[in-house]
Amino acid sequence: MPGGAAPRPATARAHPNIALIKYWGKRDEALQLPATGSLSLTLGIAPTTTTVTPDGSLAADAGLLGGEPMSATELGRVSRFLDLVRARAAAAAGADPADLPRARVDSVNEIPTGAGLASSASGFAALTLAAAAAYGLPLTGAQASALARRGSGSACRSIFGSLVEWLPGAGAEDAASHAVPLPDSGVRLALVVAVLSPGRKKIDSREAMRRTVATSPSFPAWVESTPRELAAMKEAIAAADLPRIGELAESNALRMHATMLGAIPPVRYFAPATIAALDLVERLRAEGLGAWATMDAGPNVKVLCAPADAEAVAAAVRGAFPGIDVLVSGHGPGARLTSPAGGGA
Ligand code: 2P0
Repeated sequence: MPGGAAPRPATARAHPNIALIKYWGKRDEALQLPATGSLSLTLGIAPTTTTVTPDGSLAADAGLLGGEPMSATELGRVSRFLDLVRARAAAAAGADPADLPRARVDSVNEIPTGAGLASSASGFAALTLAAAAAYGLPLTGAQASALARRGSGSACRSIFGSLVEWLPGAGAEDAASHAVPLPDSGVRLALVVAVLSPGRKKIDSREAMRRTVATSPSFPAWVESTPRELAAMKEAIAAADLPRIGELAESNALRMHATMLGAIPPVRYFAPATIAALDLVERLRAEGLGAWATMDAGPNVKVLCAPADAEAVAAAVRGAFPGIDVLVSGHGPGARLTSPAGGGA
């Protein structure tokens, strides 16, 4: 490759993130541009580790997820993303993308895939750094984030650690819609994840978002109110005001679900256990524990609290739902290249 390093295997690791102000709906499907900004916490648990191995003997990209061959849909999404990386790497090196080899992708999630626990965020964040390194594409953090967005919107936030804002950008501009780390105000949060249902969700979030944008009469109100909520959340974070952060996060998550419940046909992720968990969080608050709920595109409930209260919240959740997995996380790191050493975005 003129001007570029020869393709080589590369491995990267990234963690999931949970939004405190949610991303729900796109203004441009092809470029994966969001209708609004959003804000999240990158977790310290359940990372995805992904190796990209360019191989000149392959006629097409190949992929393993958790050691099993990817489904046609999964592989199609990964392969289209690799095409984008190869096109950019070739352009940067003055080469022909057709001369770049296909790749084997081996991705392992330490979290149940498709259970609304953001495995596509950690997955595409790790794939971005591994693929860019494998094909010799240099990226700044913001460029890596904008590129990860093309794989999965929320993946742009997992490029950075701790509290992160995804800037929506404007119009059809690709490069301006990326995440940025928020200044550290000293606030420290914990999330207790109640895995009420580890199975794959019944409607994937991409289709659910599409249906919401196209049919929910509440969607324009969601787009109109989100910038105000995002600004309020940033103020609460800057002030390290946990109760305000919790109230804003809980109401934003419920408003997102209200918006999708308004779609035709409705998108409903609530299960009986979801309602029971929301009741539990309300009860904990009434008993004086600082605990607030958030939910994503699935029935699981995540409880936001102070790190010092996380074990008490987790014990209450385990008591109410015997036998379920309960994960506890604090602030986690951004995505990073683990091999070859010394590289990265
Ligand atoms: C979020 N979610 O902000 C919201 C809240 C789920 C509920 O981002 O179509 O997998 O790949 O851009 O990123 C999940 O959506 O969707 C998501 P695509 P993605 O975390």
